[in-house]
Amino acid sequence: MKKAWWKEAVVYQIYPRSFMDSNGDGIGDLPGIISKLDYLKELGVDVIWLSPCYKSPNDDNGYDISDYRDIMDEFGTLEDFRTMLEGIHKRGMKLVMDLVVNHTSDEHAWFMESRKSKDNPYRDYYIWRDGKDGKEPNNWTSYFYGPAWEYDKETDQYYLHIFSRKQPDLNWENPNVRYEVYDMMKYWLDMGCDGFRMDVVNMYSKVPGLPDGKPAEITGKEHFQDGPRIHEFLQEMNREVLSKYDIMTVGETADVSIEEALRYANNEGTELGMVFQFEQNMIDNGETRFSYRKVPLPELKACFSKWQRQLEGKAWNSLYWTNHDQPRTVSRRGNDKEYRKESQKMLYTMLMTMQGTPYIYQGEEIGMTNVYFDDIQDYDDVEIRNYWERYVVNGTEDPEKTLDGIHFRARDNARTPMQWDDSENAGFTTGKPWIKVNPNYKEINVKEALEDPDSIFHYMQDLIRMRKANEVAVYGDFKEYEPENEKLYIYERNFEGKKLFVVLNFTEETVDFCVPEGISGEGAELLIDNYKDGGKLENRVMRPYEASVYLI
Ligand code: ISL
Ligand code: CA
Repeated sequence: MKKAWWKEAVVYQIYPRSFMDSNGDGIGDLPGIISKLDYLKELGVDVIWLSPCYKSPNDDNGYDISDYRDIMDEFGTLEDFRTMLEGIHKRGMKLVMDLVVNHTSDEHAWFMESRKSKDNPYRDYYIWRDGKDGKEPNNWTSYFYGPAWEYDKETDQYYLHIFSRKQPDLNWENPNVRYEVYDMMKYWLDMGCDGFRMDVVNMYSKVPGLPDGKPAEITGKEHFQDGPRIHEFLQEMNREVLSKYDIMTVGETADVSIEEALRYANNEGTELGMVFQFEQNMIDNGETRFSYRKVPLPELKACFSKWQRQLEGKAWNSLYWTNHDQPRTVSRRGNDKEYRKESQKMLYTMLMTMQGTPYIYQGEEIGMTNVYFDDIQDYDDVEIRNYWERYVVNGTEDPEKTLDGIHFRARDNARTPMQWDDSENAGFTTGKPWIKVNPNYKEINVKEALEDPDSIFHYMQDLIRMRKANEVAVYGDFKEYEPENEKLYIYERNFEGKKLFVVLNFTEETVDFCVPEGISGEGAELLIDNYKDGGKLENRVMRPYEASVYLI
């Protein structure tokens, strides 16, 4: 196992729009981030991954970029960006940028040129096709619902957009596109940025001929995910850019299989450092996007354990519970009411004791919860709005059931403003926030967490310290016990003669734990426990959501 700084790092994701507003316009911004760098340093994270901060008309909150080399007006200026980067480096942390190059905004100069005429030099930067019998060129559908094609009457052709119609897909078959992207990447790396999180990186390559897909909620996936040239493209990007810098890279790879992940994140380093697997997100899918099921623990464990075992020695995992596209961890996998603190601490104990690089999404360190708005109008996300319009307003889906699904799964759950204190709007803004603050900010906020020695924040600090002090937590292999156990997750990690032994209670019940055969509690030291007084490694009782980590 090759060691690397980014394997030992703990990453913190910032969604700038919702992090900290410095000027009262209700939108988080870069000066806001700058004002909180000491806070992040205190938490103990090493790397900040910043969701897009580039110029954007914000159809999809910055994931629709109109200028890759400049900063979004609402967020500040390039000058602010440089100050922020310097502030991050000065504190010994690093900055990873979000690279969104499967698509641009339709307001990007390339697209504005491209749509002008069929012989425009930028025409081939995007994917334009004739209609078929007066309809779309194929049956692919967009992640944000409806056809993945938009008709443009200027030139009587359709352009492809796998996401919103304001996010036209770039044509990666065109080498000019690829080299423009590589140049842009160098621009940020030369400025001092420390890597990239690559948005939907496994969608760059589409199957030639763009054949019809088999009908599904998102039709065509099999033709635009892990497409035929994707590894060639990434190896080229690696040769041209990535390999020239000491950086961290992580690919967002929806639906990725283990076989594909082994290629994207291979240990030889010919493509990316790591990828985000999506199995853990899809595991509680219901029949529609906004329905869900409760997952029995053995299934959830099987998913994580499989990724642990099968990447071991061959590729590097990323470890995350949530991000700006997923609901809050404690609401989804724990108990966001009476055991909010215990369960959140337990869940992050798991993350910090597996092999891979852990990611903490903003607000997770204080156990922020889902938001549960009653009024659909309070949601802002283009995904929710399109879905509601299509399936509830103009369709047959039950509004109440859909709202319940939104309460459990929606992306906006992660996007309500960061809760800094118990003052109005949680200290996020002095103005009107772009999306409502979660009403529970009076109890759940950073100020409270910093004052409480038992807070999730302080436990998270301990977890990070524990991980840093014990290489086995980073590099150790993974062996699971009792995979069928419906209440406990039990596993060990081994590295250079040291063993980390982890017991996690995923329920609100008191559960008996028996030391597995072959494990001796003698000489085992309790490294960390979310109830503090976990006791010896022996047959014992695990309290609700208790997490105990031993070093043997
Ligand atoms: O969020 C999702 C539902 O769980 C996913 O379908 C998500 O849209 C998909 O993983 C792609 O996400 C990324 O690209 C999108 C952007 O909207 C997301 O915020 C981003 O993380 C388009 O750029
Ligand atoms: Ca602002």
